[in-house]
Amino acid sequence: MYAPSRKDFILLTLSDEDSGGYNNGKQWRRQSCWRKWKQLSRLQRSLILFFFAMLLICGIVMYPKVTWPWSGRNIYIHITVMLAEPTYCLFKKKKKNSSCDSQCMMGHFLKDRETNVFCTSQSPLRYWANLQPALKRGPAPKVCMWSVSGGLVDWPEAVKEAFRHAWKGYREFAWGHDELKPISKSYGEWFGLGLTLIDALDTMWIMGLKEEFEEARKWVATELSFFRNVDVNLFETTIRILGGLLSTYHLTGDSLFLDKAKDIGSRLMPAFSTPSKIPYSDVNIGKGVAHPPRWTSDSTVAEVASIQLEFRELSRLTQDPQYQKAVDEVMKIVHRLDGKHDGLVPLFINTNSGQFTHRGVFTLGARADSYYEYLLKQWIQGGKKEKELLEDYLQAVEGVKKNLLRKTLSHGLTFVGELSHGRFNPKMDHLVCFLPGTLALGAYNGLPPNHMELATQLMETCYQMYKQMETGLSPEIAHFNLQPHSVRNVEVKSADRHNLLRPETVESLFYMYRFTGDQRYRDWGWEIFQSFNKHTRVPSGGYTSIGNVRDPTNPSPRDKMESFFLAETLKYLYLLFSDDQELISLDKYVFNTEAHPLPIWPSDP
Ligand code: DMJ
Repeated sequence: MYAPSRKDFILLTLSDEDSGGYNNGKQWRRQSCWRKWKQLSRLQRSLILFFFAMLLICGIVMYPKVTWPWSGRNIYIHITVMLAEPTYCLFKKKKKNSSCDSQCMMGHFLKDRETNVFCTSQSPLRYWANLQPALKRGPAPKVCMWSVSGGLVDWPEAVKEAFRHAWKGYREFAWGHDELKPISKSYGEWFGLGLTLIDALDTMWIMGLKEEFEEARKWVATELSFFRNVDVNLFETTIRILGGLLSTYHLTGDSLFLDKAKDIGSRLMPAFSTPSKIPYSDVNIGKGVAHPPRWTSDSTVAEVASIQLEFRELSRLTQDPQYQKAVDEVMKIVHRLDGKHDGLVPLFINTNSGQFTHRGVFTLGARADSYYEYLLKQWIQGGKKEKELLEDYLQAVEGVKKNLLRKTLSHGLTFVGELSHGRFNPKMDHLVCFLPGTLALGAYNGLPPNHMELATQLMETCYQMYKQMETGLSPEIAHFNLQPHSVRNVEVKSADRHNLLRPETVESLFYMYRFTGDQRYRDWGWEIFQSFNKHTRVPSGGYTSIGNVRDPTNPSPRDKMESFFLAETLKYLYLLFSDDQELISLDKYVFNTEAHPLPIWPSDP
């Protein structure tokens, strides 16, 4: 509700100059002023002139500060320019000691009601006038009024608020359970280990949410027990629980988290007792028995090859080599295997034979994605010494370029498709959007600069996967149109229209911004964040996965908040917007595939 506006009145008295009453005529006033001025001494006149000259100089100097009273502070100002049609929004963002222009980019012409990001060191009105020529592409808008409407919008603070909102739902309706079901105000259980709570610990710490963190820590100390007769998935438990506990231990120095990490790490070890040493997918952490899924003796390549960062770190901390030995063995086996295609791996590996199965399908998406990510990240974690990891990574990037990379003819969007028994399929999972960030991380660590060029192109594509959808949210899988004159680049099949609040695109935006400082990546992240808020936020607390990113009026909420929304999506958004580059410095930490930062090992003296 808005309060009715206050009415101000100005009283005007109208009089006739010839009426003979009090003579306040303009000419009379001018003559009298001039006479008074002449009566002053030369010194008095000089002093007055000097005073006005100073006033003018101060006015010029102070003008920008008066028009932008907030300048010099690291805040975001949201100014809405209301037009007859469409609507534009201006944002001003300015960092201490930096010129606004170098920080910001020109906004784009937008459709009605969309939010845009502009930046200016000028007053909004002047900026608006200067902007006009840039808007020629669209219908000439008619300015009705402009107003400061949003007050201060602090982007990191907005993400923190989103976290608090998500946490409120979890705390109220799912406390100690795996996942919140925000619509039905209940919870879902996967392993029954408080998955969301553990996955979110380090995010709370990074965001400085002390109260929330302390309450969660208390639950870990008093309620969390891994002595349970329950089957857990080795990969998911490693990246979310082991990874989450290890990173929280590093950030806080609190030994509670290391003790818990040791406990779960050792309970997962039976998974490696297989004929081939390729681990089974499932372990009963109470009974200490592992097994493959009921229908196959295969494990997924991404799953067996992206548990290494966590187990290697556990060995380093505990001085017990068994964990590292087990996971290094997996990497050695995969390194030697036949069946790769230019460094690209098939999706399954047999736990008895230790060979790839279901050969001939190659993707950077589901079942293979984090294998590639962990080649690079293990190499970084270990101080860039393990040559086989680097070799495999470099070969795989070349394999991607040679076999999976294409450009849409109509808009020139570069994407990573799939290869199935020699046939190219222009299909790209949202999961593949980890790749721009990983490529950028490699380039930052001394790998070829063309990796960064590719990262830049793929980043644009991942953003377009959001931008081209009616909700502003990406589908789970996109199909790229390769026809020369297609209007739409990104197409979606009806089975792929869902969005699970996944992190990969904002993860890559975080890396791209850290390495380039290009404001565009923050702006894209902000747009995506706003779309999450608009279409997935549940008023009573929490955020929900949705079933249809093409229908903004009914996105079909799915009633599930995945734990990675708190562990990854909101953490990467927060870090993307934070101006503190030292907050989880990429020279000191490497993020596991669930966004839990683990330290890069110090090099030997
Ligand atoms: C997360 O659990 C991890 O990022 C994993 O590597 C891939 N899937 C989800 C997020 O999408």
